[in-house]
Amino acid sequence: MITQAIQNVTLTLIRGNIVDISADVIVNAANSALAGGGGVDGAIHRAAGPSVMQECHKFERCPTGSAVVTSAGQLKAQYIFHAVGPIYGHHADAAQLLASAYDTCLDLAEKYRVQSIAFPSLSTGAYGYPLNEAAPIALQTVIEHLTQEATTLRQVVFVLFDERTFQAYARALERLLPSS
Ligand code: AR6
Repeated sequence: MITQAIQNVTLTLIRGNIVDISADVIVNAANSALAGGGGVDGAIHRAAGPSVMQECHKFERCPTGSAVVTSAGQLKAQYIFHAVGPIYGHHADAAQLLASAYDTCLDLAEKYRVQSIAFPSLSTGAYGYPLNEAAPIALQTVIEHLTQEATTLRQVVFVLFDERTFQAYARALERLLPSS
């Protein structure tokens, strides 16, 4: 686990399964159709229960780079923010869309006045975004949000599923905010 303070907010990187995390918001790596799928999306819907998919069906779709809000079913959270990251090699403006997916979640966190939010690594699984490019975009977007805006957040956690992903985020964070 790695922790850094940004203003009054704790930014944490941990290796783990996001469905085991307790936070006001759990972010899902969804698709534009909000149709469910594999990876973190599959794990979240299995753990949350069918009511969350029923809520997702009420949305027509979610544009890439944006997010929609549902309740959290049986997860230890108040809300799920279903964020849609870009498909690498398909979207020309992938970096901007990836930053926008994180930024939308951070803006929604302020709107819902929550104190804690847990992110997975958006787009770096089925959507093929190279980790070494995605990790600095994810972290920079969070750091900019926390340093540039008044925030209700007290904790931002990245829950990284495997060691390779955790290490990529750890390296990127060390470059952005050197620990010593
Ligand atoms: N907790 C945390 N991270 C996880 C978990 C988990 N339980 N399971 C996987 N990951 P992906 P994407 C990691 O493919 O690339 C889905 O089918 C995984 O190791 O879940 O944004 C959706 O329906 C990787 O590091 O999301 C979409 O169609 C990261 O989560 C599409 O895949 C993201 O991998 C979205 O693709």
